[in-house]
Amino acid sequence: MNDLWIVSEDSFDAKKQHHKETVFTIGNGYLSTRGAFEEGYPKDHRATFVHGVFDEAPIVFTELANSPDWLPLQVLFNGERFSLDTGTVEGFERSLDLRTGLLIRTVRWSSPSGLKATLVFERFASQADEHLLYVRCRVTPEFAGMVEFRAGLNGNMNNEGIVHWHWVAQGEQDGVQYLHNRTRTSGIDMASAMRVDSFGGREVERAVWDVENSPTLMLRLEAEPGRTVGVEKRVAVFTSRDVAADAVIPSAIQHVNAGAGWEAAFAADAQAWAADWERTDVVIEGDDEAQISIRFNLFQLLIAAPRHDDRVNIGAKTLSGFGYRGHAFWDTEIFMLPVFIYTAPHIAKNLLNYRFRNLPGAQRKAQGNGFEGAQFPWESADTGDEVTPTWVPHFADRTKLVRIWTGDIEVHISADIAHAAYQYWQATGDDAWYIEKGAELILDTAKFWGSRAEWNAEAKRYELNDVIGPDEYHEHVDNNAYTNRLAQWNLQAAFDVLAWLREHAPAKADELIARLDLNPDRLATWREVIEKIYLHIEPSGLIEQFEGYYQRKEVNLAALEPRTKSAQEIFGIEGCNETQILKQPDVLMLQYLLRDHYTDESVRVNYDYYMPRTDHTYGSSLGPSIMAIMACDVGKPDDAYEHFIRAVRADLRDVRGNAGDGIHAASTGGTWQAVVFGFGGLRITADGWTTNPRLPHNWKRLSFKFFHRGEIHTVDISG
Ligand code: IFM
Repeated sequence: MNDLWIVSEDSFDAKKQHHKETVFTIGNGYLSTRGAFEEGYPKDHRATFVHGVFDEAPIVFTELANSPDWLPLQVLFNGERFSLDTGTVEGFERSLDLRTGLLIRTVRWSSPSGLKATLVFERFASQADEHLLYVRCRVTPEFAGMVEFRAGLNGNMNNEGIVHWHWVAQGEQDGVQYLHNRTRTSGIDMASAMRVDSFGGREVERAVWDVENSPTLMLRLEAEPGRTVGVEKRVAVFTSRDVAADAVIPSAIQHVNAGAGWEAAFAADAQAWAADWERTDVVIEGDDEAQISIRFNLFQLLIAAPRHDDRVNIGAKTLSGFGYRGHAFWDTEIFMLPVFIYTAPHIAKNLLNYRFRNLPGAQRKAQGNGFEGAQFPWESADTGDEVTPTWVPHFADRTKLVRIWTGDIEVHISADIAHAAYQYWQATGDDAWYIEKGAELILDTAKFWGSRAEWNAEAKRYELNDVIGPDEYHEHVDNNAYTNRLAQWNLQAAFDVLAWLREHAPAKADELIARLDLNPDRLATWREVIEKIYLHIEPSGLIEQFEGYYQRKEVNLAALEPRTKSAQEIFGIEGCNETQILKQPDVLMLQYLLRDHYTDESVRVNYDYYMPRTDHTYGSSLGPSIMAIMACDVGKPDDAYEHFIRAVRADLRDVRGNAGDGIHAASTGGTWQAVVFGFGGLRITADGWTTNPRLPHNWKRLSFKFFHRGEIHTVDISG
């Protein structure tokens, strides 16, 4: 029987190298390291990203800097260097244990001259102590002679050609090699300190090679056939975001020396993971693929989740790749945050605090655009200012540039954040946080909507014109239903907040009213906008996605199957804009978020209409999990299953061919929501919670836990 906690492969395929580097990413909420190999290859995309370590970059403003590499570990047999592209690979296996985050690679290799050995590489990023990283290599030779290990730290890293690091210093102290680097523009200091211990054989030589920016420790051990020898390399990482700049080196050295050896450290790591899984695991019986995939998706989310830092967000590609440069989107609040709200509220709070801390950036953006309040950036990094690139190379022809409008007009993110703040408060009952931070998030975003809405005197209605909704195949649309309705919700929530504050925290209400200038005229405008914002709903309950949507060309997507390209690649950016094809469900997303405001019949009507118009496989990776939830809602669990399986495979099977750029973070969160709110039918209301299970026919059992108002509940459903 398969171990449903292990993601594995039994051969190495160089064509899938980057995809697999993403899949085999490990991390601990402080940093993540892609699954590139210890020995290094010219075409690998090796990378370690540390939360919050941004540095300026052309076009994209800023990006997470690919940090000095802690992995390097070369192995030589009597002077012949182990490498997958020389000699003969006689066996290869790689597995990631999702229970503990341990990545193991076993290779049976014969050198070009015929020296044979089995090498086992293992690594983990400690959950118990997020500054510590471990890599171990065990070699069982079938020859006599020498096994040499070269363990290093490498500061010569770049982001696909962009260099972010200066070398500052390196040296040896207390038996530890250290390296000190600094980011070029943001001036963040990082120290890595390495300690290497050998085992299993006599050390005949140990030397430090003080190569600039790449300190290396060389160890030579006697080899005998059948006797396992090896090294344990332990690395500590500190940045000036953690301690003062002049303390990064002493902290790293002290930490690496105080850190436990492999066995004890791994036991502590496993214990920390066990506590995480105790809250987060989802059990699915009857469907091994769904079981292991949901665990994989949750694992990827958990290794990116900041446990101890509320100055950072989770990027759209987690910390697992160069895609989107570490920038965070609405993906966090709408797709990932619910997982944390219900399984790890402390992490949800950290993520929301990041938005609260970045209110000044959102205010600058609103002001810069001539509005008031907080307009959150579509892409956000360290300062909370907008970092969406304005132009990027065209996907089909990289010599041409495409104007990216999302940073200018995909405004719904401000309401998404307000909605998330409200959800957190409702689910946790964390009144102190709501008073101190959540209320302001809702009020200041409402202030933005009040100023953004335009009065159309002729039609006698408020409008939000020239926007992009969640469906990004349609740009520059007027009155996108999702945006208008969530803005309306945001404004109404602001009145509810004020009423609640007046009752429970009157001093805070007064303070916010004064500071945010919530004067009677402004509140009167808000009331007007709530009442008169344009929403086009047919008598049947069908919601027009945006004004004029029905006039766009209808395309029979089913007739284009089987296809291997997105609708946008087939029809072009402009061409697709003219059709009714959706990149992701827009109206259905709205109904999902504000489910209590819609009848079952209205959900069914919109599902039937928009489902066939959506580019499920090659459109946005954010879509399938929401489709799955809505398919469950309309009583179609087997259709839901198709969408769900598409979502959970996004990275494991590289459905869109871009998993090499990093994990589709929103999709990972969406898969949990599909299981819990879709198949499990969990509904949280003001009076408590209920479930309405709709399991796919092959599921025999579904079980999960969730927190509600400080208590943990277990749902266990039999199929
Ligand atoms: O936020 C998403 C957006 O909805 C679709 N394009 C990719 C972004 C980042 O994942």
